[in-house]
Amino acid sequence: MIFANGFKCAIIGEGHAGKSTLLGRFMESESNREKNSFQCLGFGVKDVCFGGNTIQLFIYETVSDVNLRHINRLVYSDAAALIFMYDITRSSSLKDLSNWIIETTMYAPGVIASILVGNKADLESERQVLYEEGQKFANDHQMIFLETSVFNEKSMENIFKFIAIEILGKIRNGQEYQAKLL
Ligand SMILES: Nc1nc2c(ncn2[C@@H]2O[C@H](COP(=O)(O)OP(=O)(O)O)[C@@H](O)[C@H]2O)c(=O)[nH]1
Ligand SMILES: [Mg+2]
Repeated sequence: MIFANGFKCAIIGEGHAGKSTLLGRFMESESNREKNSFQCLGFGVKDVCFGGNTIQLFIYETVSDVNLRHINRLVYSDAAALIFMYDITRSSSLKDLSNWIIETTMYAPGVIASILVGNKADLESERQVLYEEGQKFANDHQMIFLETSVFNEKSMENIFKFIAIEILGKIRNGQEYQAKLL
């Protein structure tokens, strides 16, 4: 089944967490070549296919600078999915997400899937945030949790697969969503 209307998805997190790298790598990943896709700076569209279903994701990177908060509100005010990304080698990047959660709870009322991503898992020797700390943060905020390295194609693609599965599950249970694209 193809869900052609598209779901808006925002990547949120401190500067240098890996947001641009995630977006760029996902758009260029192997599985993308045969799929409909489009990419420009900070934005990409890609079909995600799983179990005979296809859903289209419109993926936006948010701006890390808090002074540009109004731009981010344009991006996530009608988002269906939020990817909260931190860097496992910087504890400040997980703490920083608490502010984003407050902000998006107020300004993104239509969210149906949220995922917490602990990125740079390949830098184990520099780790500052334990896996268990990430897991607890995700549980406390009712999010899916994954640790990834965006340089590892499979773990990177899992982020979008989990989001697609979560969105589809909610839609099948009667959740409504309509993206207003910028
Ligand atoms: N080792 C490692 N470096 C990463 C990873 N993801 C991103 N980076 C690096 O972290 C830096 C910041 O990434 P960027 O995508 O620009 O972060 P943004 O500010 O959140 O968009 C860049 O030098 C990336 O190459 C990762 O999973 N592992
Ligand atoms: Mg960036």
